[in-house]
Amino acid sequence: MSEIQRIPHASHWGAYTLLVRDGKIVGTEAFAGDPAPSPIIHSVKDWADPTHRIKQPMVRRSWLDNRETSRGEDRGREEFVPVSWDKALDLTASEINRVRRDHGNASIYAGSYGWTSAGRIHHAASLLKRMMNLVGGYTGHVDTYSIAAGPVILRHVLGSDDACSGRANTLDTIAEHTETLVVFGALAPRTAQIESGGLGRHTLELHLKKLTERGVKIVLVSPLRDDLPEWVNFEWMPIRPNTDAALMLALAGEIVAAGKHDRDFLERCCSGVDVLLDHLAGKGDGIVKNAAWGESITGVPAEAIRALAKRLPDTRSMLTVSWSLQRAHHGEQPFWAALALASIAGHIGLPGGGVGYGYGSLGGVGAPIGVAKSPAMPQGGKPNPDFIPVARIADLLLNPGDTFTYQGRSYKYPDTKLVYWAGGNPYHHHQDLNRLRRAWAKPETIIVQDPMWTATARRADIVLPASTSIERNDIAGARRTTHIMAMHKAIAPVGEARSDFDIFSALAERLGVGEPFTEGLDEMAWIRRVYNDTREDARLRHQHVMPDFETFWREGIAEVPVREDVTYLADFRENPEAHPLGTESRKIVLGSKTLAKLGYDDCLAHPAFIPPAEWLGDERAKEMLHLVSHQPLGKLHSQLDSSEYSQSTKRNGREQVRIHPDDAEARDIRDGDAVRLWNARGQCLATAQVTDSVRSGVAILPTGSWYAPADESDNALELSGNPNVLTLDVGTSKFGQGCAAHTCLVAIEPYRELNVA
Ligand SMILES: Nc1nc2c(c(=O)[nH]1)N[C@H]1C(S)=C(S)[C@@H](COP(=O)(O)OP(=O)(O)OC[C@H]3O[C@@H](n4cnc5c(=O)[nH]c(N)nc54)[C@H](O)[C@@H]3O)O[C@H]1N2
Ligand SMILES: Nc1nc2c(c(=O)[nH]1)N[C@H]1C(S)=C(S)[C@@H](COP(=O)(O)OP(=O)(O)OC[C@H]3O[C@@H](n4cnc5c(=O)[nH]c(N)nc54)[C@H](O)[C@@H]3O)O[C@H]1N2
Ligand SMILES: [Mo]
Repeated sequence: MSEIQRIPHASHWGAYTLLVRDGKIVGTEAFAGDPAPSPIIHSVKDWADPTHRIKQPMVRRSWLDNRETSRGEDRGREEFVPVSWDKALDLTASEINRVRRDHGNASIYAGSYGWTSAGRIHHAASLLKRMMNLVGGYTGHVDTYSIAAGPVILRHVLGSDDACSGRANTLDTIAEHTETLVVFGALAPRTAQIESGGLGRHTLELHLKKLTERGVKIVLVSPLRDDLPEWVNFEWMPIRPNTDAALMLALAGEIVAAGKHDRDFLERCCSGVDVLLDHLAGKGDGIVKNAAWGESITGVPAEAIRALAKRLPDTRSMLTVSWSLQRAHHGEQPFWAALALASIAGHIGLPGGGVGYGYGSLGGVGAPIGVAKSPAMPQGGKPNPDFIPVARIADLLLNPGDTFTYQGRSYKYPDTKLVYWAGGNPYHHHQDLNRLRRAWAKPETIIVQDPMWTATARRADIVLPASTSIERNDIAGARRTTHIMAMHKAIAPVGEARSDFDIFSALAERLGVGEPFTEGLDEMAWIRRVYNDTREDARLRHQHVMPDFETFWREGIAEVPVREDVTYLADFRENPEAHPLGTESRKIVLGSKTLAKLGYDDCLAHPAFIPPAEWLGDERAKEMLHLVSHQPLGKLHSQLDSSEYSQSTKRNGREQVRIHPDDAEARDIRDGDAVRLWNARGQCLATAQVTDSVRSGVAILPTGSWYAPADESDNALELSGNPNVLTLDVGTSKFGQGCAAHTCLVAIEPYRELNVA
């Protein structure tokens, strides 16, 4: 037997070494410098398993015969014909050229949202955009499914979205200085496993340990007790989903009523304070925002609200708000209301004080902040302006020519003829998948480039098999990690799969832009270039010495310069005139003139609780539960769903839905039962997990199970437990237009066919 080779590699869930013998992965070792490696590293070997891989280029039968006149409704219903790479690339290039010529570049949707691999050179969406930018552009997207409503409102009221992209207080300062920590959402190792572009060290638990050791008072505001590890000492406030803005305003109202608000901070650092104070006092709507009102909306006892309101101004208090809160109808509000509450408590800009967003949502948020240039494949300038808010994809396809609003301006949806998706899975990420299916029938041509036969690939016209990261060389790293990581090729490509860089280079060649696309560089030359760009920047701007490329490539990992011990807005607090914010008032906006002028009913001139389209205060909620479809423990989104670790989180081959014992009893559901969840949009199966760790009235069903409808009819029963057949596909508001996945009511019942006792 030949020797074991040690291959450095990395993914969004961390750095590791693959042990390879005779071209096969026989083991995986975590990076020794990582204090809490993610178990998902052990799933990576399954990329080599051909079961779910696309082995050669494929074209849908009737599209091959009839091209753009074939019936879009037949996508997913029809067989594929294998073709050669040359044929597939010729067809793809000629489609791009046909649509550009006959309809214009805006008729090509190449926003191509998705996480793809952590490798920055083969980053599929960046390469697609780089190519399209060289031939006149495309319709793209703004913001992400992760965060959209949040950054939109923060850019308006705080002048930047730094506070929700990992540039607020670092967790080390919170662990050291905070006295009262209120966690809205989660600080969960489950989600902190992941960081976009990879991460060297998982440190959330170290900080939680320190907070626990220091005896910090932690309050968890969430429908799920497991959103903090059980060993953390905390008080749980089980809240009704999507009502956090009401809790925040009730806390603010109590603080103001007690005269404890920080008048000095409000006056020096905020604008529109009177508008907010009037709202708290009930001037407009006759409702005083106090603890009793808070209880009536949120279900959190008034007594608990009052007790917390006493602590917030008197102790060094910090609010952390998970991204999940803004992935909901009116998701702008909890982000803004948290800023208002923190301004009223008055600790913004002091060590361990204030507010920040997304801690724990990704492993790098709150970690030391990378300050050198991140490795990235340059996309080039986009020559045309057309875009959509990322989660409006079904609207785009269904309603060409319609007007939409975003950040206070109006735009039109282009008429999409061609969709090119590389490295994303809309049949994982989008809401209301039955609606997406109707939209997906509209374009003339759909091209999907992915290693796997995902539900999206199965519903394409041209399918291009990409290799996975272990089949090629690449480089990982981003701003929220302390390291830059080498991703060495570990195995030969599966089937005829080609790397994303090779596929797009070949297409660029056919489109007449081969040379500007590659700049004459191959894979290794690009890796070397982006590494050296980071290295040069680290040296010049930060006097930080990184190893030369050969050393880095051999060792597999290198540290980048970072900033630790960051207190966000310290300068601004000290001297707001000298450090103005990029807002309408150059201060924190608590009452907005711009929004007052816009006059929207779903994003008012001040932070407010605006009832979402579906919630537990709804008449229908007497029968239904509020569904929260959070991120899956055992994998990243839909990736590696079939791996052992992901499967171990399921029962009877289906995703588990957590429900409270009272809700189970009322419906005659026992732990382990197969259940059916449904609403007017769709239906799916899941296995019931009956637990008091979830608030009554709430169901938690993780995302990521591969979409598996029983057949291709409308509203078919989905068999794997994919919550997106149930979720609501509306924008968060006319202002932010973000994804509102966490706003959803569902009915649930035992599925007797599968529960023979
Ligand atoms: N209900 C509900 N829905 C949600 C959410 C929620 O909270 N609730 N969360 C949302 C969020 S935050 C996000 S970010 C999205 C995530 O949505 P996506 O990013 O679309 O999900 P992934 O499953 O990561 O899709 C990545 C795809 O890239 C492919 N891929 C992997 N490596 C490569 C490669 O090297 N090359 C190519 N070409 N392809 C590759 C994978 O096989 C996979 O199909 O989901 C959103 N959807
Ligand atoms: N293992 C794993 N980790 C991941 C991912 C993954 O797919 N798998 N995806 C990554 C990505 S792309 C992203 S964007 C992040 C997302 O990070 P988050 O948005 O933070 O993650 P979620 O799991 O959607 O939500 C966290 C918790 O918020 C709580 N919650 C939901 N709605 C509400 C509400 O209205 N009020 C309150 N107070 N709490 C609420 C839920 O109980 C949930 O468990 O996760 C990242 N981490
Ligand atoms: Mo995300």
